Amino acid sequence: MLRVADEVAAALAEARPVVALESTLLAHGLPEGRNREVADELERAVRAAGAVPATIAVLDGVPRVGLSGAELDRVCDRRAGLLKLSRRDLGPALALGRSGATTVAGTASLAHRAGVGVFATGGLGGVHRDASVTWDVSADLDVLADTPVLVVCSGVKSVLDVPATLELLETRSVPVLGYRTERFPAFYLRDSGLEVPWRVDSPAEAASVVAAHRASVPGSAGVLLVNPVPAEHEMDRYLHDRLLAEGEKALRERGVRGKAVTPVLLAHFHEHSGGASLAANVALVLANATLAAEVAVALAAPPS
Ligand code: PSU
Ligand code: MN
Repeated sequence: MLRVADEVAAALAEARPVVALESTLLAHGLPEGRNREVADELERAVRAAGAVPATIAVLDGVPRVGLSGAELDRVCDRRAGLLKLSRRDLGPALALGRSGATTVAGTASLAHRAGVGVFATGGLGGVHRDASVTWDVSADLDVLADTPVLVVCSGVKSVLDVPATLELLETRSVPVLGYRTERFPAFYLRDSGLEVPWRVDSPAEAASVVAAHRASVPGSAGVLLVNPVPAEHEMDRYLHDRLLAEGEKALRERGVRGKAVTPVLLAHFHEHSGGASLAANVALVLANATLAAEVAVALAAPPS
């Protein structure tokens, strides 16, 4: 079962542009209070660019594509205790009637089931630095490799092994497009130090790559469009590197592992950066929502 909001269903039926939005960044990534405001700001950004927003979560065992204000309240309320649901968690959560926010992996697979092909988020999960020992590689990468959605994000956080993440995306045949950049971004920072294989300079170019990829590569699936944090909101590199080192130390000392790593690290940044990491995080997700909507509009336009 899948509950698609009326507005989203109407847009899909008429082939109008729709953008899926991820809920884990709201429930587990942003501080309480601000997360609820950002939920509205993201939907407004998508609308302003001419598309219909569809925030995705699972509530009481029912996957929802498009949430009401009251449902967004619940997703953003820490006391509601929403789980973090990756793709493998969907079956258990549905069968057992649980509620959870969906990761990139969970959101992309529900978006695709609903017929939504464009999706905006903040950061993608990836290969962790100690993955050769822990095997901690986000399911986000596998889902991108076999789900035909365009994911618009600001790269991956530098807590991950960025070169290994890019290698795995290559192995799994996921095209990576830099938006007006040759550099793969690192979430809070505009440049991870690594290159992207392809650059596009307009939403129309991104849309034509998505269409060509789907048409020309048999069994082709996801495409990754990376959009660096707006320059005026990029974090200071020294503050960033210091908080990253401290955050990693805290993770080790507290024995944080698995799916708790990202939320704990994000909270560490938000508590110790004097607002800089939150400003960067909000600015980049809003920019990604706008860009995703622009690409969705270009994809929905009849070929000229
Ligand atoms: N990166 C961020 N912020 C986030 C996430 C990633 O900068 O909130 C979330 C996304 O929902 C992503 C998930 O899909 O973390 C990846 O988690 P894991 O590494 O446990 O697969
Ligand atoms: Mn993981």
